[in-house]
Amino acid sequence: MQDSLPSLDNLLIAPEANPVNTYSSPLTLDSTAIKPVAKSTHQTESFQAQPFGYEVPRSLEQSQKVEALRQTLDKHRGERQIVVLQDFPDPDALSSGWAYKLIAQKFDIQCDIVYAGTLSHQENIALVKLTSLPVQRWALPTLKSRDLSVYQGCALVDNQGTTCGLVPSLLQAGIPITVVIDHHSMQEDIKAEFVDIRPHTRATATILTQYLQAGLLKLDSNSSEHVKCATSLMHGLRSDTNALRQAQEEDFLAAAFLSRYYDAQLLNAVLQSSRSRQVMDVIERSLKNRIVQNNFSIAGVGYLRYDDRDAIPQAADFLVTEENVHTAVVYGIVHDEDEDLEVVVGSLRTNKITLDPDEFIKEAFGQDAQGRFFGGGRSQAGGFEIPLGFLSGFTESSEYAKMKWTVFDTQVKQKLLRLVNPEQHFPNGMN
Ligand SMILES: [Mn+2]
Repeated sequence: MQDSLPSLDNLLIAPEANPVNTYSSPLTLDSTAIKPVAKSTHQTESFQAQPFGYEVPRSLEQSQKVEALRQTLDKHRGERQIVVLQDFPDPDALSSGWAYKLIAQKFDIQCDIVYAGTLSHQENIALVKLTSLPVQRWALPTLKSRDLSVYQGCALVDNQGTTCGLVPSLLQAGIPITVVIDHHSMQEDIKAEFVDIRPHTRATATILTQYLQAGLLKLDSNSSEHVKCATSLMHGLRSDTNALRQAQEEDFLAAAFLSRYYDAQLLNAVLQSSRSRQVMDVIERSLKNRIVQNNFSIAGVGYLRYDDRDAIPQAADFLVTEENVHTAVVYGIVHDEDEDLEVVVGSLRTNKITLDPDEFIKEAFGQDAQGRFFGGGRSQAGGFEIPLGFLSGFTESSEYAKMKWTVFDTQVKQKLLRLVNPEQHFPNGMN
């Protein structure tokens, strides 16, 4: 979920603007003012890793995770790891991967952050360019020329391997999964040395920030690398919490911690990157084609180039803002010219608290022949990919292309409407 948003300065109450608040700075908050809250909601332990002005609530489980990660990293000193992001990495994935790399570096582990797909959202491109975020694109066809034997382990950050085209090849090459840190719903039974999956946490950036706060790496505001990483984490956690509008206490605490290091101007520059013409066109198509039923807005947008596929979640972000709509699903056929493949790609966005995107998508589209689900999600967002298989491939005949789209459009709509409107689709109550 990314949109242009008010700067964080508007969200953090400036103490001097509030006559009731007599604190001179948020960092000198009287710790007794915060402690009781922390104690009543969490089991806390004494916190000494970094002076933060007040105690950061941390559950026993979280403390154990910090210790377990520390031990895992310690065990792998001197090694080289490959950090794999989802094929179409978002700010949460990019920033979390970077934070992991910096933490691992502290343990003398060298990391390369890679993704197989493309950076298609203008904000993600701006983020990577403006912060010099150390990430590499490893398109699948180039994999043969890579030397995987230099890696002793792999880290999956903001994913569980199910959305990364690179993972099967890495496993085949015998590279073990050392670390998984994610906030999506548990996908498959994952075998890794260290696993921290928190489906109820809004952003992986929040989890990584907690690791920083716990002292796995002490941020230094004089290090431009640390400042840029903190800025991207701020962007990551804002973008996965709808600009903090859906943030929970732990996200605000993480943002408060990052606010000591991040560069507000840099974040503004990233957020101000504008929408491309192609994205505007796809949003226009989604508006034109949408049908609204039972507060769901559903739109097929036809064919898209691979580089424009991020227009789909952006269109879903836009459609969900309509009055009386709580959930939007946008999908299209994405054509990958490099591999001459076609895939139905879709995104779901919802404001409805009781709707679980992961469950909804799995229920709507089911599994493929290998038993893998076509998609999944996290809180308030989800996505799916359905390969066209034998029907894949561009054709000269526009008549045929139109026919093919109609078939897939109808099929996807039918699957969605079965859930959106059960009465109408199961008149005998057979839902
Ligand atoms: Mn995320």
